Amino acid sequence: AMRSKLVAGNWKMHGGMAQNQDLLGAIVAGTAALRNAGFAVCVPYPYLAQTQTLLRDTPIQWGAQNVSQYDKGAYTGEVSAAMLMDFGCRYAIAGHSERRALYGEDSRTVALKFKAAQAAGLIPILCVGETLDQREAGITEQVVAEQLDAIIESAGINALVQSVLAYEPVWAIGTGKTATPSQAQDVHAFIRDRIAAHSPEVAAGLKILYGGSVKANNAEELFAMPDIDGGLIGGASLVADEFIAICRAAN
Ligand code: G2H
Repeated sequence: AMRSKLVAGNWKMHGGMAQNQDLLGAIVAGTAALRNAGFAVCVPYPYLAQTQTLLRDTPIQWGAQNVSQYDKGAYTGEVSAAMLMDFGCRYAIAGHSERRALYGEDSRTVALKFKAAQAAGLIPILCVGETLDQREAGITEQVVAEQLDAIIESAGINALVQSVLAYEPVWAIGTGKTATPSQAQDVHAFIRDRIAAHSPEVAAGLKILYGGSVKANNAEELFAMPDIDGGLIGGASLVADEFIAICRAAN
């Protein structure tokens, strides 16, 4: 395929100095021979400095799980994209479903975060996906289209060149219920087609990751689908052997 695969860990609110050191060391060693795919970890903000120190001379990239939509100012508790750049980040996740559901981030806010990340030189990993109610109501495509269109309208189609998408069905997140490869492929193809309607070139080059209970034992069949370009990995990214096996499946 013309698109290389990417496996990105999303640690969520997990980790600690000692365990991070073990986990990152194991990932560096366990992926050293894998040259075909790209690998990254998105860690909690306080561990970006540690991550930078441990990964700076390795092929593994790192990033944050969120980013402020603002450049600077009186925004207590927030972290700007320029600050993430200071710690060598390549990626920032924007619009993870947990941010949308638990912290009230709507598509407009997510679009601002996407643009703020890009303006500072980061590659946003934009998450989209439907809830179980929405899937059962038959509006999966409508929901994903709304989330995607908010970005296209706000940032422009060409902004997607310097971005990664992640399709994460909310009902599959941390639940142990993975979308079947063909369920995921259907939505990935829908996303790519929708982008192709604006620009076939942008659509063809865009990485669309799958996220939602990806494990060592299901990664290979997911990554074999034509429009699945890797994974955004939560729980399994905290276990070195699992994460390394997923990286191997993408390579
Ligand atoms: C989905 C995913 C990573 P998990 O949120 O973003 O988490 O693999 O634990 O379902």
